[in-house]
Amino acid sequence: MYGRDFEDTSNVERYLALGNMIREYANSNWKATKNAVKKHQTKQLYYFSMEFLMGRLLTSNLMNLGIYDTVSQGLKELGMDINDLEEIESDAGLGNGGLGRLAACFMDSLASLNYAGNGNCIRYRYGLFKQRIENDEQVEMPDCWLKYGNVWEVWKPYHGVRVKFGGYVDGYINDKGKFETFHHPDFVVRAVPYDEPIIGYHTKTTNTLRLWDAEVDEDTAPTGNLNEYLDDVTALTANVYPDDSTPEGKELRLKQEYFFVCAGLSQIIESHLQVYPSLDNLPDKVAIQLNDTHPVLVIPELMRILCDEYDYEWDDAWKIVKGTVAYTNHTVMAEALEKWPQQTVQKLLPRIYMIIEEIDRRWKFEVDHLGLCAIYPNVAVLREGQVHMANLAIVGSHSVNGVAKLHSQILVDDVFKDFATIEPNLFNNKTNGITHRRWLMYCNPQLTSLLEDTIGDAFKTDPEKLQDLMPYVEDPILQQKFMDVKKQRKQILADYVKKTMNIDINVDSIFDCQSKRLHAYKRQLLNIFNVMNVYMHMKEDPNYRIYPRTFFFSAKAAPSYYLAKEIIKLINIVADRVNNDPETNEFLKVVFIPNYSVSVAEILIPAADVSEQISTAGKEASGTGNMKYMMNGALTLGTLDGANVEIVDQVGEENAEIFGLHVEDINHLKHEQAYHSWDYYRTHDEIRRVIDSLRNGYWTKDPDAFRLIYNDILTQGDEFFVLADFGAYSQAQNHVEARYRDTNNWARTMLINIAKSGYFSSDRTIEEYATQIWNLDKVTF
Ligand code: B1N
Repeated sequence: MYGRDFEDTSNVERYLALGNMIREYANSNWKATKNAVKKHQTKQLYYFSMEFLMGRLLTSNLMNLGIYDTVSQGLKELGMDINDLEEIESDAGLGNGGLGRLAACFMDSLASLNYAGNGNCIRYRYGLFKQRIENDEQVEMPDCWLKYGNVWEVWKPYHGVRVKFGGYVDGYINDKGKFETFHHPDFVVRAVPYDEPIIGYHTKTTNTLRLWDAEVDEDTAPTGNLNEYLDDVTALTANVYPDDSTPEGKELRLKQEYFFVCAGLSQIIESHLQVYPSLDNLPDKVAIQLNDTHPVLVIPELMRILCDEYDYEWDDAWKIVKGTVAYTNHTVMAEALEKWPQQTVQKLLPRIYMIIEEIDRRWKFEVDHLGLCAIYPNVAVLREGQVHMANLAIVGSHSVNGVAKLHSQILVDDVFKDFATIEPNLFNNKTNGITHRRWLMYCNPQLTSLLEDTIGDAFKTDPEKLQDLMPYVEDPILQQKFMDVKKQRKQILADYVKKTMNIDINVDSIFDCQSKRLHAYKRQLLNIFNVMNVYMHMKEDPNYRIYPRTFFFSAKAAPSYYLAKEIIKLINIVADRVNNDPETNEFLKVVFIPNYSVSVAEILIPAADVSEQISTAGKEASGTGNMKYMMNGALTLGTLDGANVEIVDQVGEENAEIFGLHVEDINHLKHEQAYHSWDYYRTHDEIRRVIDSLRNGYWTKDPDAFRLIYNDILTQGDEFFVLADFGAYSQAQNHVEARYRDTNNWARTMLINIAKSGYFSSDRTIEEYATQIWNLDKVTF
């Protein structure tokens, strides 16, 4: 590749050469899959998602191909360590958090289960920002993940597609007497695909992740203002919007949404028509899944294609759209449901807007006929000057699903209640999952090999077989071996922390981890308040000492989310103090690991003893970190929220540590306006001591340093019930400590968690989607 001797090449060049070899090696299966799908007319899924958090792919690809050991041995013979090459790869961080990582896990499962499932997304030039901590605060740095190129992608410039924005639409009656429109756009870009092979585990099936980049369209580029045009094209695919669980109402975001929808659909239509004579059978051969509402413009865009380009009548087109599209909801937070000003949509996408108006008009007509016009406000697509994207998604889909049992129930009972009354069968649940390949086999080879020795390797292709571990969980020898493995993993994390942060940690302490986006509802505050309380208690009373514990936090905050950033600052300031206090630091340490990402998670999660899943009940749609921790043996310390509920269903109440208010309690308190955080502050000495310490100079001289937190909890009424749950949480923490002191029982609990985690493999989730929503058959060769 580089016209030089092997000895003279750098590690980067070696990594790139290896990556290219692997991709080429995967090519024959990639080709075979495409041919097989065509030949057998297999139905295909397209997963439309603004985010794919793929992480690194070298190890995963080598292992899925079954050549990891061969390659590793070959490199060794050349005097190289495969680990050094693995480290060179940048994470593909094209996403924020759970939603983006879910899409990546789904891609792995689809291929591994022999389903023809493709991803469709944007090729962001920069991934989600990299986080650094400077003076205890988050600093955002660009993530130049393409610095050395991307060995997995294949550029397909000849598959470029035009995407049109702005301008105006002409309407006229054509010579057949039919109404037609013509769009005169004022901005046109060329969407160009980059394809990555998605390699299944020990199978031939190799799917495609298609990432679209925006390029200049030389035929339509404006003659004046050339620089402005170039800037607009460049901006379109530059960045991932950094807001997790809340939408960003910026026009550029809407442009991104239409961009990859329009390009993706155009390719689907083109390849469909290469095999079939018309689009009539689209729902039989194509399933489109919308990962939240971000790609919901699929619905009006597909209507546009069918009606404007292929002359379908509205009703026939609508049947095809509804038969093809399904929608997954990922959040119930009211402020998080995507809405766009009608004017913005109309200006940016004039033809699409006309179609949305027509969808809305016909839908209201239907609701009217059911005698239900009273529910308009809750089900309208257009209302009060806004386009309600979730309502558009529901109206245009044949399936709406939530991502955990509790979440799906809340959708039906509350968030989308009126839709559910009209069409109850539309709604269903698909509890999230994680790929056990990456999150167990590849990130934790030590545990994997212990499992192999104990129960064989059936669990690799059938994760439910992890249950075979159950007969052994009482075995003290296995328990000891497991604790040894856990300790090895704790050492690996400790080494990483020493190397990157120069903090010494005790691998015999309890590793207590909370890693996820920073958000008020996830309540990192509850965790750090407890740490502050424990520390202050130890300082006050030299006889009070806890079992040694290290609290790990890892979390990015959206750059404009000031409260979240202040919480990061609080955690880091508390960490500085307690880690350097010789009176207490053999008992208590706090580590904030910067730049939470797939690669950091792969080091952190296998080392965890305790998994903190402490969101306010009813707020976390599912969570998926909870499943990764469980699969690596950690005990869930959590509220009855999201998928925690199902984790408890699997392991039993006695093998988790559950605390806090239930959804019903929260609803009741809200409904009766019966919660007053101030009362907890007044009557609870420990709470008061913690809250006062935010302002009285205990942690920092600046009395304003934690003003947002203080106000959020006391003045603004503590929306997420932190003080209400504090007592129960701190008690639960004490109970965790007591449990840990009983080593055998602790090991047994961890083994049970592993044994019961198979249910949370995304293989189970994908099988459910494939059979219950997509109606897919497996690829045959
Ligand atoms: O999706 C995950 C769930 O496990 C989490 O509970 C949920 O919080 C997460 C706007 C989101 N919901 N909504 C988003 C992401 C980006 C964005 O711009 C919203 N992410 C979730 C997987 O189901």
